[in-house]
Amino acid sequence: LRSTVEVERKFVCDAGMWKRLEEIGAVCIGQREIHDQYFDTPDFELTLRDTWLRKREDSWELKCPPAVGKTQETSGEGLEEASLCSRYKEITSLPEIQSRVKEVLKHCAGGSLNADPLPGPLVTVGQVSHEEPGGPEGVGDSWPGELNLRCFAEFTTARRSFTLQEEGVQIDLDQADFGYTVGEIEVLVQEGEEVGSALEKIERAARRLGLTRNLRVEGKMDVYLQRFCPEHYVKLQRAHIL
Ligand code: V4E
Repeated sequence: LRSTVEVERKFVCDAGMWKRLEEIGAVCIGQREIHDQYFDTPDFELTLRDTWLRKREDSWELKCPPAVGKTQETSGEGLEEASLCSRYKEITSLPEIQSRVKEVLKHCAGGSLNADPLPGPLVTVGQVSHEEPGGPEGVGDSWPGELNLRCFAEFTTARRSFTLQEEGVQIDLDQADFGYTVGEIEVLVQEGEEVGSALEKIERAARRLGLTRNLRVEGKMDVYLQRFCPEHYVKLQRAHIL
């Protein structure tokens, strides 16, 4: 089963952005509030491996570096854009998330998780699940605690989404409740597919929006961690993750 890879460029969302979106024919496709809770071990073993586990509303999601391959190749034209864009594999299947998280923790020096399979409610794909208090196995919310994971960041974002339909490009304007606003241009590709054309689409959209080039813009998590978990932020910077 191939996963989706999100190729994304963040940008500063200034007061003129609405007007520019309108001018380039972007269509508003919705507005919603998103509640995110991010989880990690007390030693931040996941995020220090660039693995981001979150509960968005009632669904679990994992973002992690894509497998090495075409997703990381850059076409000649996309090279400059490539340095401004992040690429993350997005996993939304809970059994797959759990097995990936266990895999990452198994390789940690701190050994939050030893190599033995965990007893308890983690299930694998296709296994028949047995009901237990709080719902089917692996679906209830006891599994993060069993892997020594706890919530380290929690915030709500008001998001307005736009599309440039002809290009398969989505533009999100995010306003986080801790007082930070940021824009994102994103294109989804299948894992293993060439990202060159996604980078070109992003570059084209950025140019049409009049964005200054070569500017790395902080994401919501950068700002959240700087403010609320500064020690962890420094570690992530030293590890070149943020
Ligand atoms: C911090 C981080 C990740 C967590 C999610 O970050 P982000 O994509 O900014 O959140 P959001 O709410 O826009 O998610 P979406 O709705 O688009 O799925 S995943 C990777 N990182 C690290 C990271 C990085 N190294 N560089 C950049 C530019 N962004 C994030």
